[in-house]
Amino acid sequence: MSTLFEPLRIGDLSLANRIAMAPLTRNRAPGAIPTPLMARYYAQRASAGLIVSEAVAISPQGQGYADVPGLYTTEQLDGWRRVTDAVHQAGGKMVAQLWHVGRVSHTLLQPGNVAPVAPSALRARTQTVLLHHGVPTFTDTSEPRALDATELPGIVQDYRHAARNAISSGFDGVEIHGANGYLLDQFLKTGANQRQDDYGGSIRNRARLLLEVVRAIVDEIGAGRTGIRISPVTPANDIVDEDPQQLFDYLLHQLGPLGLAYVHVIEGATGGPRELPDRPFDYAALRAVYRKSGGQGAWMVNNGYDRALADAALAAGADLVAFGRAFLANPDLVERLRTGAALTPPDRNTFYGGGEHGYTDYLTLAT
Ligand code: 8OZ
Repeated sequence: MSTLFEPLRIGDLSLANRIAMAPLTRNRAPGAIPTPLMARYYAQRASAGLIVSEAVAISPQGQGYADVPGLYTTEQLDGWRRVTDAVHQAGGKMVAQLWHVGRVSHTLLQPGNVAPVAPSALRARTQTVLLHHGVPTFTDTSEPRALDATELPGIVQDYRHAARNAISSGFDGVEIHGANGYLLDQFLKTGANQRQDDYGGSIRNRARLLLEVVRAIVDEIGAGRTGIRISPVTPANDIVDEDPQQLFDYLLHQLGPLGLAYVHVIEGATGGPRELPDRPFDYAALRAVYRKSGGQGAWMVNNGYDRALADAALAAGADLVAFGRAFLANPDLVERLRTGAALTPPDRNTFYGGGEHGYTDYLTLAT
């Protein structure tokens, strides 16, 4: 018997099933303002137990891609209110994924066209998406400048403010984006953090900013509405750590007592192989550290899951399974997983930017 389709309580939220829609960047929010089309897209997928929104910038400085939404202006909050209302009307639950890209940005996307910020002045060998006459164009990221320690409280404040804005625009909670080589992951990992102050060097120091952000958000909206996403070994956005097991064991040991609603773990390379020969990692050991330190949040697993793998993960102790690309192309994914119906493959050409095509026009099975 699969438990995938059984309800689950996580923190303050009651979910209809254990299937989550993973956060998916779609670059369809011109001016960083969520649109009615986005409301339609998310509402179509509301049978997920939990929808995690696409990554949402907490501040203008946190922006790193063309036409990704934000959570810091009145127009953006009004746009999100339409989205969350539509999802709730369709019976779903939705959290906002709070995002600061750090060095994964471009001067053209930064206020005043200044350099993006990072723990250290080390450029990420990765690309971001700019729009060139409306056409999404992959472009090398810009050289960042190292943040001064005096700027960090302002960034923590931006996270806190965005979490407050998420709740006031109707989200059921937030997910802190601590993954995929963005700002918080840059602070965590040795490949991007060469600081000499209290935010660099030891594991304790590298984890400091992320833990300050988590505590600020928990203080602002409550732990029962707060989740976090991590990716211990992903190479996404040119990120690497010299000892990810020790780093994440420490981090989860610290997170355990905070009472978070959930921990969302990307296993392996984001959107790629689940096992990396040169980056081994023991996820069961990580979960054990979390549980041993008092962590009772739901354990959400992510990356390349299908029905069989999901059932196996739940049997092995996971609580929630996230599906990304499968949700993109199958709005009724929950029903398809339940019945074993075939899945529509996603069209890669419509992932980033554009309109309805490849977004809200994927079909639901006739019932
Ligand atoms: C794909 C394209 C742009 C951004 C992530 C927010 O990797 C993203 C992202 C993914 O977490």
